[in-house]
Amino acid sequence: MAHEPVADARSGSRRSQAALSVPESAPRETVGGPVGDAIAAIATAAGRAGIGVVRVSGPDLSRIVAGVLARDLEPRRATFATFHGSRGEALDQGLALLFPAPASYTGETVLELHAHGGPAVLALLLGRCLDLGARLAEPGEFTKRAFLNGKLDLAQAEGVADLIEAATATAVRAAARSLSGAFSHELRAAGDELTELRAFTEATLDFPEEDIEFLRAADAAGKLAALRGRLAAIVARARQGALLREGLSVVLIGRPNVGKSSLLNQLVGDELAIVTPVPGTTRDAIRGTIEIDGIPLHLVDTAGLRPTTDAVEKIGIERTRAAIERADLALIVTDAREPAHPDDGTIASELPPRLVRILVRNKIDLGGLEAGSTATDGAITVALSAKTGAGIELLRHAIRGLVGANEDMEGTFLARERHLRALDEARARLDTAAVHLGQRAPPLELFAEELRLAQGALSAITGEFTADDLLGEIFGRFCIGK
Ligand SMILES: Nc1nc2c(ncn2[C@@H]2O[C@H](COP(=O)(O)OP(=O)(O)OP(=O)(O)O)[C@@H](O)[C@H]2O)c(=O)[nH]1
Ligand SMILES: [Mg+2]
Repeated sequence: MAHEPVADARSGSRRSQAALSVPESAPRETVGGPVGDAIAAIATAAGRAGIGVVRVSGPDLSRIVAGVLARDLEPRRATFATFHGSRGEALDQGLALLFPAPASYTGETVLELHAHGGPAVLALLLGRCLDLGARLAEPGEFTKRAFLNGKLDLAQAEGVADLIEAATATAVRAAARSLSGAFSHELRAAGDELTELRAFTEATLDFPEEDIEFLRAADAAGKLAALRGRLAAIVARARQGALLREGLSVVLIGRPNVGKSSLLNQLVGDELAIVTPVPGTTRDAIRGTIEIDGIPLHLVDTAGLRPTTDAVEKIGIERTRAAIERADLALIVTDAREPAHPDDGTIASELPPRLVRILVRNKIDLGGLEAGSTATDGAITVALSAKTGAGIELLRHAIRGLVGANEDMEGTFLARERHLRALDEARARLDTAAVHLGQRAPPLELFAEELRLAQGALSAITGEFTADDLLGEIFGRFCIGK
C-alpha cells in the first residue's frame, strides 16, 4: 500500500502545474480494517468525582439513545435527561449529548452521557450501553477511529496521548501544538516540496532525450538544498520536543567517597541515597528525577569506580558501567581538595567519547574554596559543596546550558522516538540523493529512488502510509475511553 504520489503526476499533462499537484492522502479505511460496530467506555478517570462520562461511538446509535434516554436528542445540544435501565427504572440523571456523524471526535455518531461520577453508577450506565449492542472499547479506540476516518493524522493522534500524559506545562504546550496539527503541517510542507522535486525527476526519466539539463534548469539542486534545510529545522524542533517527553539520563560517577550520593540528595532535595564516610557505601544504582525548565532529568547515583575484590561492589561497578552506556550526560564528581587524583583522569578517559560531561569539584567547604563555574575548551567545571548546597545553582545553570533548554521551547513539537527515527531516515535519504545529484552524470534512477524513500519516511509520521501493527502499538498505549 505504498503511497505513490508521482504515479498521478506521470499521467496527464506532464509538465503542467497539474502534474505537480499535491496527491490525495491514501484512503485510510484500507489500513485499519472495517469500522462498523458501536464501542462504549467510561471516558473519565476511575474513582469518585462530581461528573463521569460514558462515551459511545458507532455508525448508528439510535437503539442506544432510545434504550437509555427514551427520547430523541437534538444534535450537539446538551439535554438534561433521565438515564434508564432495562426495566425503565432510573439509573441516574444528567446531560446527554449527541454528535451525529461526521461532525464528531471519531467521525462516527457519538453519544456522551454525563452522569454522576461514581464507579458503580458509571458501570451500570456502561453496562446498559453494552446490553443495547455496543461493545467495550479497546484502549485508544475512539482516537483510532478518528484517525481511520480522517479526523486526525497519526502525529495528531499521538499528540492526544501525549497531552494526556504530559507531566509539565511546557510538555502540555508542545503536545497541544502537535495535536493542533502544527507538526503535521510542517511535515506536509516538506512533503509537498519533495513531491514537486520527484515530479520533475520522474518527468526527466520519462523523457530521456531531455536529460539532465531539464533538472538543471528546474534547479533541482537548489530545491533539494532548501528541502534539506527545512528538514533540519524540523528535526531540531522535534529533538527539543523529544527531550521534553523523554528527558535526559544523567549519571553521577567518580571515586568512592567523593560525595556522589550527597550530590544526588542535594539535587533532588531528599535523602534518597545513603551517605556515610565509608568508601563504597553505594552498591546499587539509585535513581531520582528532577526537572530543569520543563525537561525531566533522570539522575542515577552509582557505585564509586575503583578496583575491588568485594563481590557486591563488583556487581555495583558493572551496573555503573551499564548506567554510563545509557547516559546522555555524566557528572564526574571529584574531591576539590585533591584536584589531580590520577583515578579521576582514568575514569574520564574510559567514558564513551560521545558522552557530554561536567566536572564537579565537591567539598569546597572543607578546603575553604569558593563556589564557581568555568568553561574552557568546552570542558565545564563546577566547584560546589554537596553538603552545604553552595554552588548547586551553578551546576543547574551549567546543565541547563548543555541540554539547550531555552525560552524557545515554545516552538517545539512533542516528538516521539518514532518521529525522530523517520526524520533521520528521510534526512539520510536526501543526503544520499544530494551525493547522486552532485555527480557529473547523475544516476537519475538512484536519485529518484532516494527521493521516493525519503517521502515514504516522512509520510509514515503522519500515517499516510502505515502498517497495521504500528497502529496497534500506538493506540494500544492509550487509556480506555480515549
Ligand atoms: N564537608 C563535606 N562533606 C561531604 C560533602 N559531600 C559529601 N561529603 C561527605 O563525604 C562522605 C561520602 O559522601 P557520599 O555522598 O556517601 O559519597 P559517595 O561518592 O556517594 O561515596 P560511595 O557511595 O562510597 O562511592 C560523607 O561523609 C559525606 O557527608 C561536601 O560537600 N562537604
Ligand atoms: Mg554513594
